[in-house]
Formats: sequence, C-alpha cells, structure tokens
Amino acid sequence: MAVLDQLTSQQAIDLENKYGAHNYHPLPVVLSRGEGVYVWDVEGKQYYDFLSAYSAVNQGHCHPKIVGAMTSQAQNLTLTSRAFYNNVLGKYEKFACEFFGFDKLLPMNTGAEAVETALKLCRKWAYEVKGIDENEAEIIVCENNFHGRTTTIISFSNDPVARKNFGPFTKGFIKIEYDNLEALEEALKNNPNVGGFLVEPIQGEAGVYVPSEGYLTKAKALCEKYNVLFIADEVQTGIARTGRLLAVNHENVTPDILILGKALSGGAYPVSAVLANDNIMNVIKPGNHGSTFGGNPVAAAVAIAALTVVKEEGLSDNAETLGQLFRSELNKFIETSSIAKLVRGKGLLNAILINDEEESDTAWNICLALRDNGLLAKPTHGNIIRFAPPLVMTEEQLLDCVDIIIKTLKQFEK
Ligand code: IF1
Repeated sequence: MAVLDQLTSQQAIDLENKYGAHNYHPLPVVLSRGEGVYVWDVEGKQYYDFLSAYSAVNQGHCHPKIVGAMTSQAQNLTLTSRAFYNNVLGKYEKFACEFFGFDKLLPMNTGAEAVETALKLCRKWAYEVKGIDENEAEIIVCENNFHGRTTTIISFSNDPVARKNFGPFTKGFIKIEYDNLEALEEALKNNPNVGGFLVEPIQGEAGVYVPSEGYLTKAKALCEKYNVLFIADEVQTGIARTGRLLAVNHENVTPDILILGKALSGGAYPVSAVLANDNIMNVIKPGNHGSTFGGNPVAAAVAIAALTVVKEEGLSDNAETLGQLFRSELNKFIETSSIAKLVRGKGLLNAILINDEEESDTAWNICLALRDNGLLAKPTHGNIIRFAPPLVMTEEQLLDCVDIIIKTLKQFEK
C-alpha cells in the first residue's frame, strides 16, 4: 500500500492500532474532510461535528480566512525561533493584548504548555513580588480539574487513569472542592505561601460543571484579599465557546493570568498563550522560559485570523443564542425521558447526564448510535456526553441536530 493510497475506514483503524501508541480509544469513525460544522468519513458519509476537537474548531472546520492566513504565511516564513525577531509576532502580540485587554502575551503552542507557563509565572511572581520564600510557593487547584497531561499538571489531577505509574509528582499544590468559596477561603487563610489559584471557569472534562452564579467574582475577590493571583484556564471555555469571549466575562471577572489555547487558532495550528499585565509578566527575563515554535510566524498569522473571525462573525452571540435554544429544546425532551436526566452548560459548551452509572458504557453506545445517525459526539464519562458544535452553526442546523440527538436518545429509553 503506497503511503498516500486512499484507505478504507477499517484499513486506517488497523494502521493506527498496529503502528500508533494506544493512548486514545477513538469512536470508530475515520474522518478525511471538514468544512464548517460538517466532517466526512473516508467513505464519504457526512456528519455534524458536535465535539469541535474539544472546542478547538469554534470557527468551523477549515475556515477559509484562517486557512488562507496559514497558507499565505507558510509560503513566506514558517519558523525563525526566537533567536531572531520576525515581522508577524509583534503585530499578533499587540492584536491579542488589545483583544483581551492585557499588557503582555507569552506565546506557546499547546494548552498544557501554556498552563505550565502560567504556573512558572505565578511561582516567579510569588517569590520576586509577593516575597514568599524560594521553593515554598503553593498554588491552589480544584478537585476534578483538567489542565493537560504533563507530569506537573497530572501531579495535581485526581484522575487515577491520568496519574497511575507516572510519579514521582511535583509538589506545591493544594486541592480544594470546585465551586466552594469556604474551602477557598480556608486554604488561603491557612496557607501563607499561596501564590495563585488556578481554575477552569467551567470544568469541561469533569462533565461541563458550571459553578454557582457569583463564584468566579467572589473567588477573585478572595484572591485579591490574600494577594494571590487568579489564574483562569480558558483553553476550553475561551474564544466565544460559552457565549462570551471568555467564560469569566459572564461575571465581569478579569483574571491576573489568562491561559488560552485550542480555538485561539481555530484548530488549524497549535497556538496557545498566557496573558498578564506588566506587574506580573515583567518578572520574566531573557532565558527564563521559551520554546522552539512558541511565537512562530504561522501561529501568529493564524491567531490574528482566528480571533478576527470570532469578532466579524459574532460567534459569542451566536453561541449564546444557540446554546439557550439547545438547552431549552433538550429540557422539553428531558421532562418525559427515562434516559436523559439533565442538560447543563453555557453557550455551546453543554453536556447531557445519562440515567446510568458512571462506569456504564451507555453514553458510549449512545455516541455510536449518534454516529450512525450522522452526528459525532463523545462521552466525558460513562454517563455524561459533551455537546460542543462549531460556533458558526445556524439555527436550522442546530434544530436538525436536536432532532438527531432526541431521536437517538429515544432508542435508549428504558
Ligand atoms: C486529551 C477536554 C480533556 C483543557 C483545559 C488545558 C488543556 C485542555 C481546560 C490542555 C485540553 C483536551 C486534551 C485532550 C482532550 C481534551 C479534554 F476537556 F477538552 F475534553 F482531556 F479533558 N486546559 N483538553 O481542556 O491543552 O495540551 O491538550 O492543548 O488530552 O485527551 P492541550
């Protein structure tokens, strides 16, 4: 078989099973093309994409403006490393700082790299500005968090599958219950060496847990009271996904450190970033941190285009409107359903709780049936299915998807 021969789905799956590490268990569908809200498998079957590559493809698959920016830049200059300047990075940094309202941006590539960067920035600020004794800084995180897969990040995860046999782990993290302000205040009061509080404004992988109204505002106020940095991981919830540019905008909270990734590039290229004001970001000096690809010209050009699309196409408002319609339609069904217990989320980041045990394979089987009915989604747990389509979806397409979802769920009514 020549490398570029057209494969059948089964051939593609067999190749991955034989030659690829088994670090994922994908839904058995082999995609070969994407455009807007649609993807096609190698046999030509069309699907609605209701995962959006975990909220990286908010602007829709292969958005012409983003792909155009990528191909145009790629024909001029792809990578210089930061040993030299390039003519795109500064424009992107200015554009993004003004877009999100911060003084400075540190460019990285993946979400986990940006989270690691934020942790290092917070620690350095804790020692050099707050005055905590070196190597004593603590960062508060939440139970059931998901911030990536590096050894330090899984050090503060409580997911046994993500942690087992990857120790020893990094010290300096205090875990508290999510959406619990008393727990946060206790941790802040009893630990003078806390430098930061790292939080997802909505816990995505945990099952799209939306915190109580006012949680983010009060958490930020507690951080200010104890001179601790509020670090928002908006890798999944950012870039218009929840019906605002950032999920923290639902409460008018400005984080001290903002972490972005995924849809910062519209899914076209790995682009992530950490934003902060000068009083924090200026602790970073030459040689403290970096990455070969961080801030490369293609990433910079792609991110400018991806953010421009968000604004020009009104994706936040569309996500807000269609999200309300999605939850309203599903709630009507849930009233009389024996298989769906609830729907929750903000904007177009939603999840349905299935009436079965977390360890069951019901959600998986429902996703297989959704696939057969032309819609792709994936469970976050045995009984929770996340629904996150591209934000460019129309009302007509959304209602078509609601019909598919309800028709499929009815197949599993008890
Ligand atoms: C996988 C889901 C998981 C993230 C938040 C940082 C990162 C992520 C809030 C790291 C990444 C991805 C990773 C991917 C599946 C997906 C995911 F929540 F989005 F569904 F795993 F929990 N902060 N989330 O959600 O960004 O390094 O991946 O660019 O690892 O299986 P990354």
